[in-house]
Amino acid sequence: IKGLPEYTLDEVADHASKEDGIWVTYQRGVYDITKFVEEHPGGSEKILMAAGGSLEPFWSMYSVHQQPSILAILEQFRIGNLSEADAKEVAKDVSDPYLNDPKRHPILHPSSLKPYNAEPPPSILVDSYVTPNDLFYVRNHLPVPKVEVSTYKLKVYDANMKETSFSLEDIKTKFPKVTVTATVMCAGNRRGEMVKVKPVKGLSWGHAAIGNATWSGARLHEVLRSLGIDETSPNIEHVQFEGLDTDGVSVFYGASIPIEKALNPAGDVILAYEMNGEPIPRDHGYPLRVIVPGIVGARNVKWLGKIIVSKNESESHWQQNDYKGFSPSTDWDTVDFKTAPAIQELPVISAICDPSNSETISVKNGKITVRGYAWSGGGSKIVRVDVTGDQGKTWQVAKLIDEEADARPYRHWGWTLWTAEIPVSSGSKQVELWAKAVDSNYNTQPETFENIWNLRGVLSNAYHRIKVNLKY
Ligand code: MTE
Ligand code: MO
Repeated sequence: IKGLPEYTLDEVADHASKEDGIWVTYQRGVYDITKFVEEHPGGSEKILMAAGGSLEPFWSMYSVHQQPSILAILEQFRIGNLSEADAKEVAKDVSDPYLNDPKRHPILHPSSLKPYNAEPPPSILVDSYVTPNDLFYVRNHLPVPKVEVSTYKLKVYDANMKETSFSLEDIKTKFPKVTVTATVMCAGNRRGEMVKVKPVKGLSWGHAAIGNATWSGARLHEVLRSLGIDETSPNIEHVQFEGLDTDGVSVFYGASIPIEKALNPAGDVILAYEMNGEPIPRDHGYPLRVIVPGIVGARNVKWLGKIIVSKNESESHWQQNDYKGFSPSTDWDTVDFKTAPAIQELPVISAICDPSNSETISVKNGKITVRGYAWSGGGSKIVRVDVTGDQGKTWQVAKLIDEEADARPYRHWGWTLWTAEIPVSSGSKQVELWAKAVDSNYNTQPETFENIWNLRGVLSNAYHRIKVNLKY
């Protein structure tokens, strides 16, 4: 927390008795718990073992402590911050904040382990319309919080900051359960291709930082309306979401969406507690996450702790200084994040998932079979996918596989899988394939990355191009 004094471990160690006060540290926080000691549910002797030092070794032993409700109690006693150097020393000795992260399926390819970020092999995406939970890409910015459902509370604040809290049971029982099929995609999906133009800052994603699932939960607009928040409420323009994942100092993951999307019954925003019919897995936001169909992954906040209806957008780093697009000529010396709007609806995209780049595949009757996905933001439908095997001289129109094909206009939240038969000239050993999708706005993908390059490598939706080897 900025503005609080900094202390060293030595200074903290000088406060280990009732006379001198009882101080402890946890991650970057310094706490004066003198008044709390008598109230400690586990007994005062137990908590006194940590006096003048770090709580981490005790909390990793008695792991019931590692939950947001207890962190919140501790936070009330915060008097300062532990110096960065000392915090690093403590961290070395004890707790790795990622220790409590869940186990992951070995098929996922991580691009970063702490925080965990990983995508499945693209070919599995086209094997089923909904992506199995264990194979769904994971994009975490912080450690996965350990949430106890028995004490879990979702706090909702109206524009006057009046708080109402809901247990998970409240969300499940006070509002009808609805199910929405929606694709979630990271703004950085396919960044790995844009990087070839010029380096960017960001994880190098392939083309599987996207997945499609059925999400079940309560409609956000019904939860808000139950608190008297509606179109007539003054001074509301955004709905902010805050996750329970934290860096241990002051940062929680956060994002916001426009109030128009949140209150629109046809916007289908839901507070989801199930993913593909199962409780949402820990990596994907257990026990509750917001699903904002048609909107960039970053606003689909996981481990939802707070909802704040407000005049302003979320102040979070990820809303203000990240997940924005810029001109190809804007670089890190000239960029001013205030000048660009936060990404909400994503542009139309597609990718070839099978075969994969440089794979060797069989030609049958002069043709090869190519499969992939296509999707567009804002509820737009995919109306066509074109694939070429001869650099655009001729295009084949793909057959669309869309289990949500009869979704109403502007509510087309799920992706479209597709398959195309591409003729190849007899005897050729290699073919280059390009794919592009067209959405119901008749928007299509740019040909190349050159003119959409941006310093964060987001919105990377140029034609997908791969080369494959042929056998007969
Ligand atoms: N919510 C929280 N609380 N913390 C996060 O790090 N990452 C966001 C979003 N919601 C994130 C979050 C980003 S950038 C993306 S792309 C999606 O979650 C990824 O969702 P998934 O991991 O379920 O695929
Ligand atoms: Mo993301």
